[in-house]
Amino acid sequence: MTSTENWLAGLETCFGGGNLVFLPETSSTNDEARRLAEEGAPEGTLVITDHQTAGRGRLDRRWEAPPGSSLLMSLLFRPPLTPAQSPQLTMMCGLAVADAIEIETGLCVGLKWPNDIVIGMAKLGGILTEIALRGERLDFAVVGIGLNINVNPADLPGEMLVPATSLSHELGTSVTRRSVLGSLLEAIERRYATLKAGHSPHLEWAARLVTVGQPVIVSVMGAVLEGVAEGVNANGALLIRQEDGGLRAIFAGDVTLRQPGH
Ligand code: BT5
Repeated sequence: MTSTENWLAGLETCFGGGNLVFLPETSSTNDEARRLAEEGAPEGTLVITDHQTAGRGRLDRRWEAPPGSSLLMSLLFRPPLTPAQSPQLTMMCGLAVADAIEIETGLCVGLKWPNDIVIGMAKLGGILTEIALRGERLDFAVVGIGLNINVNPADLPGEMLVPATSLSHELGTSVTRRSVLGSLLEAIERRYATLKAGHSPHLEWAARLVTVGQPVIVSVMGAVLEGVAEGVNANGALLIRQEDGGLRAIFAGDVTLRQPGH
């Protein structure tokens, strides 16, 4: 499938709409956005593509998307945050994705710590936030968002960590990527203004996380930890209550729900 959307026309937000770079194909929109950031591109620069030849997730995992099927984009932020607070951008963009999809399709969207967008327990998309430092300060952050719009999950190559889904798969009909993008940029613009005014999105994010309040297993760099996910802190760490009563803050890892009886 090729691009039928006119990405450049009529986006009404300053954020993303003001400086949009569309590339029919690129290695990774995050790499392109980082390159532009290093050349001094303004906050709100949006890179969007129809096809990534080296789309990636965390830990150099691959992000797969048949050409023309998905929303593949990266946004440049120069936020008034410390490096440790940068996960607030992931939270804010996850919440904005949920807003946009609910507005555009009525589907109920969940978020899964740390960066998944889910419908039920199937993965609809993911967010990859990468930061650059200047000394100890945050210089800029690139937030990459991949959303399966018109994807047949069976067409995704490789083994998925969790089952995949897409908007077209859920709805039984195709969806215009451009409409989802318009709603998403509006939601990001609105939410970013609140974040910049000093309000962390972490409590609202925690309320959306499908894992909070549940017994979970977290794998952190090869180690496995069990407990009940109690919430998150303002730096995005998942707070796990362990059996001995101790509370552990986990900053990176993969989380799965523990099945009853295990
Ligand atoms: C993520 O990583 O979920 C973040 C994905 C971010 C992708 C966007 S696309 C635009 C921008 N440019 C980039 O290069 N990246 C960003 P992670 O939590 O590590 O999940 C990666 C795992 O998700 C893979 O190992 C697969 O198991 C699975 N996966 C890959 N493609 C998928 C897809 N289309 N739908 C669902 N799951 C997928």
